[in-house]
Amino acid sequence: MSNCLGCGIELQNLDINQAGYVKSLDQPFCQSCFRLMHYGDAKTHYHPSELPTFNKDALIFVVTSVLYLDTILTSSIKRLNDDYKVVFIINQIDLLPKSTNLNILVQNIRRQFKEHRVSFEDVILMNAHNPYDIEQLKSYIFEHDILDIYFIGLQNSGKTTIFKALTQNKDALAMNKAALTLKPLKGTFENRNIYDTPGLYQSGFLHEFLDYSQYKDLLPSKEMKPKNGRLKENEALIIHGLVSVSVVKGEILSVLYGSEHLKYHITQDNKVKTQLTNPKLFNPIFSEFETVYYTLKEDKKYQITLADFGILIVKGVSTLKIEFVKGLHITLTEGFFR
Ligand SMILES: Nc1nc2c(ncn2[C@@H]2O[C@H](COP(=O)(O)OP(=O)(O)OP(=O)(O)O)[C@@H](O)[C@H]2O)c(=O)[nH]1
Ligand SMILES: [Mg+2]
Repeated sequence: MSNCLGCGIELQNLDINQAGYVKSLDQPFCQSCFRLMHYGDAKTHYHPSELPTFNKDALIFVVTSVLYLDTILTSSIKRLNDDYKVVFIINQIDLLPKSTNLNILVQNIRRQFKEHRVSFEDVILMNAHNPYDIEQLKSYIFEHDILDIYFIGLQNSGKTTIFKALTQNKDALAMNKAALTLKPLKGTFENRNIYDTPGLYQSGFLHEFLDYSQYKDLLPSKEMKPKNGRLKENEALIIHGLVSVSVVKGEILSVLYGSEHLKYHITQDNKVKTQLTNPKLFNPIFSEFETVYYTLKEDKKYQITLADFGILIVKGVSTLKIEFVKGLHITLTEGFFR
């Protein structure tokens, strides 16, 4: 039995609705990967299973996008460290504005990791597309005399991109289709075994609510330009028909980071409901929303993480009402950057 070179799944020619389908078993890529490569479309979303099992004494790189640092604070990944050497890679730092102070970012990450008892050996910031950062990572690996090296982390964090750069693999697919890698891929670098693994599933990310054709442009892929705003009492910021942030009490300064395709506008709180469900404003529109209230007690920067598509920095003593599509992953943490 052979495996798809793009996603690693076993190829099969029995069921077109299951992962790994090919018309003929001598094809190198499954039909989904072939379509994604050549037509840029993806109709299916398979969730890979749980964490792979790791060989003893492995070095595990947990790859996280700067977009969803909040997920590390709650994830089961934070308990891995007892048996393995765990190093956090904070990837996609090129998405942050050039003016971002990376030293402060690292300090904040280390501090919040400590507070939330995330155990880690190191934190590495990188842009997987930057050859210099890949060289730095190679040196880091070189310094450690460890045979088995794994890349794990949430879907779309850049594991396969890094794996390909280290192992010279040309066939594995690294694109912003969530849950692309379906089975571990193995390669070598300087006598080490390098394993790329399927992305861990985080509920409430965009692929749960939108088709690939709708969400691919909403996932930031280049430097995000900050959108500054000020919200007074009873005003609300509506973000792409997915989320609204209303100020119930107080006043805030806000900075929105997201893809250039992300639509947003300020309105009155009492208009939020009708606007969120207005098909002339947003497509698609959603029928079910949930609401949370946050009280910002201190006049400092907080971060509202908008699933995998954006970050809203808010500052100002206030009470906020957040309405969002039911099930979307929305969290409030202290600010990681800026
Ligand atoms: N801007 C930017 N994009 C990146 C970076 N690393 C990866 N990407 C892009 O992010 C998307 C996802 O990358 P992958 O390497 O496929 O992510 P993955 O973690 O293997 O995803 P799964 O296999 O679904 O778990 C692709 O479009 C990559 O080109 C980075 O450092 N900066
Ligand atoms: Mg992958």
